[in-house]
Order: sequence, then C-alpha cells, then structure tokens
Amino acid sequence: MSSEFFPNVAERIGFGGLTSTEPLAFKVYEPDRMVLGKRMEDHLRIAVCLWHSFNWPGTDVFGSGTFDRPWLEGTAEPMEAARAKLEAAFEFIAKLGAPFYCFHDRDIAPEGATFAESAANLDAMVDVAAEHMERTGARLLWGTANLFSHPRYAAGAATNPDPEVFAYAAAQVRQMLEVTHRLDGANYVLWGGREGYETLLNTDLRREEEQLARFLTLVAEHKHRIGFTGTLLLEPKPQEPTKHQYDYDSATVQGFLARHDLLDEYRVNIEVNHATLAGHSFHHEVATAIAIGLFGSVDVNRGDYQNGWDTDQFPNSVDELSLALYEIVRTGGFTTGGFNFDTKLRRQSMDRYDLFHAHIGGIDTLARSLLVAADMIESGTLEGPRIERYAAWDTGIGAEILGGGASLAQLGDRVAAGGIEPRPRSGRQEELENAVNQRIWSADRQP
Ligand code: XUL
Ligand code: CO
Repeated sequence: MSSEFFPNVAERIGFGGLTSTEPLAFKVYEPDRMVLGKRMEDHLRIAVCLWHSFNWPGTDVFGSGTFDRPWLEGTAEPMEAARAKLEAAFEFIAKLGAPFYCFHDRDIAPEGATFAESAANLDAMVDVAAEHMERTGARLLWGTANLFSHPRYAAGAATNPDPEVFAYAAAQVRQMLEVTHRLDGANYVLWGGREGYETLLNTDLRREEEQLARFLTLVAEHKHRIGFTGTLLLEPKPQEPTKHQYDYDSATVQGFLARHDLLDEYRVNIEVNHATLAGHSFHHEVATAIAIGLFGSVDVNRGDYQNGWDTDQFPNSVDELSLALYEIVRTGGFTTGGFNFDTKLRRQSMDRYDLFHAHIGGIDTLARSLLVAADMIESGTLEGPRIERYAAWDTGIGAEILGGGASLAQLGDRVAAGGIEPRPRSGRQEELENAVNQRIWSADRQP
C-alpha cells in the first residue's frame, strides 16, 4: 500500500550532500545534524500542507487542472476519494521525512448536504488520519477551518452581515479546534481570507471589527474550555481574495488584539508571500512580530517580483531566508511553530514527483539558511555592531530619559545650556551587507 502513489521513491529521501547528482536527495538537510546545540529537524519543524499539495489539481482562473493526481480522480464516492487522498499524503510525508503536516477541515473530508453530515464526514476521516499519524509518526503542526470556499462565506465568516453565517463559522471552528486538540496539534490557525471588504460602500467597519473580536474571543474561550494547550495563530494577509483584509500585517494584528484585550491569546503565522503583498520584506514581518512579542509560526513560500498576487512558490532564496532564520534563531527559535510549506507547484509542473523536487529544494534552502544564521550568530556579525550602536542608551542621559528621569523642559534646558552636541555616526549599512554576504558565501559547508 505504501508504495502505491510514489513507487519511484523507495522508502525515505536520503542525504546526498553538496556533491550529490541525485535529484531526489537532500543536499544540505540532515535531520540529526546538530546546529547550535539543537537538531536541524527540531530547528526547522517542517510541515507539508494538504491543500495545495494534495487537494489542488492545478487549476487556475483561466484553465482546468493539469496535475497527475491519481488520488483526486475517478471515484464517485467522496469518502473513498478522501481516504485515497490521505493515503497519498501520508505516503509522501513519510517518504519526504517531514515531521509535521497541516490541514483544513475540508482538505480531508468532503462537505455534506447538511452541517451534521459534514461533521460526521470529518470525524470519520479524522479517525483515518489518526491511524496514518500513528503508523508514520507524522505530527500535526496546525489545524484550521476553511471559512472561505463555500458561497455562504462570500461576504465573510465572522464579519458577515448575516449573524447566521457567524454561527455556522463558529460551529466549524468549534469542531476543528476539538479535532486539532484530539490529534495533539501544536497550533490552531485562523486565516481571515474573507474577513475584509470588497467595497466600503456597503461596509460598516466598526461593526465588522466588533464581530471579528467577538469571534476570536469565543475561539480563545473554547480553547481553554477544552484544555487545548497549543497556540492560537492569526495569519496576516493584506488582500486576496478580498480587496482588503483586516489582518493586514503583524503590526495591524497587534493593534487589533490590543484594542480587544486578546494579546495574551494569539500569535501570528507569518507567510512570506503575504508579507511581500503587504509591501514588506519577509525579514521585516519576522523581525516586527518578534519585536512586538507576537511571533508564532511561518508559512514558507515566496512571491514573484514581477507579479502582484500570491503565487505561493516554493522558497529558493538563501539570501532572503538567512536573514529571517537569523532573527528566529537568535531569539530562541520556534516554540510551537514551524515552517509549513503553504506552497504551490507551477501549473506546468504536472508530474507527481515534482512535489518531491519542490519540497526537497525548499527544505534544503531552509537548512542552508539555518547554517548561515547559526554562523552569523556565532561570529556576532550583526549583534556586535547593533549593541554598539545603541550602547549610549544604557548609561548617562540615555538611561535617564528611558527611566523617566528627564522632562521635556529639563532636556530643553540642558541642551540650551550647552554640552549636548550630537555627532552623527555611520550606520555602516554597506559594511554590514558585506559581512552578511561573506557569511552566506562561506558558512560551514558540507564535505
Ligand atoms: C491563503 C493561505 C491559507 C492559510 C490557511 O493565502 O495562506 O492557505 O494558510 O487557511
Ligand atoms: Co498560509
């Protein structure tokens, strides 16, 4: 059974090293390799997503599915098809050696004619998923509910003008939160795909914010009621499918959580291509989320610099990811989070083995970036200059200002009396850029 869908990969993708000519082998990623005292696998906490990789047939807005996906074809019985899909997914996850996976309720079980039927389908498929997890050792990084595909959610879920839609969404999240708890998920994600607006002409912003806050409060209450100890994560995105999404970016989410007394309950799941859609770099979103105490997990992909939409491509830039890894690792790394491959193959990558090539390349890119980050941390490439840049704030007038020991008038008087004469200093940007590049080019390589 376990070789049914991917017979060309015998058991487990192996490690080939940088000189390997075997495409189906890792060049850098070695799960047991120790980096800064921790296994590579435990630093990166890689997850495979079931939606783009196992549910999506390669359709786009102009054309039908192109992918070779035997598990999506040829059965009239939706529950039978759902079982085949899970078999393919867990065969892939085990052969890739990914420790985690993620799914929406609708990824693993078909929607029924009534809510009760959908719920029963999901419960039945969760039993099947639990068996696969037991057999393969794969764990759940996060679960989530699909509150955006069905027409009932066209005007939003929690922010819908119809409270019955709010109730329906609540029912879905209640079940998925309990399912995530049952499967021992490390996190629960809420991406507000249609929590936003298409036009302000028909939108009451004040009401919609209140509705969203109520919804997220109910979710947090239920989490505690059932004893789920995983992290609740909001996934910021500025737009697409809606013109504007309320969870625009990490800083916007922080303001929302603060306004509604929810800062202790939620963290963010940052997605690379969502950061760039918001006009930020991924590095910015990671550094900001860490600085404001909201960093949780990552959906790792990339956009296309010529396109203004969410292309969700597999990550392949060590230059960009090294900086993000640096921020994550130097501040202690993931706790419950990880790197989820919320990634899409290109529509012409039709072969089912393209899924392996794409994940292998993405995981190697992360592994290489981790080595660069570790190297930057060990050599103090950025930390030394950063500490030095702010050192004056630790003593003298700096400490006095921050400690509240100087009023505006007192500062004014002291400057007027002379003796305070700021001397601008270089930010050393190019020097630091060179230092980072040097680490990228030279950081510990495999033999
Ligand atoms: C959409 C997106 C979603 C969430 C989960 O852009 O990223 O796949 O990650 O609903
Ligand atoms: Co995502």
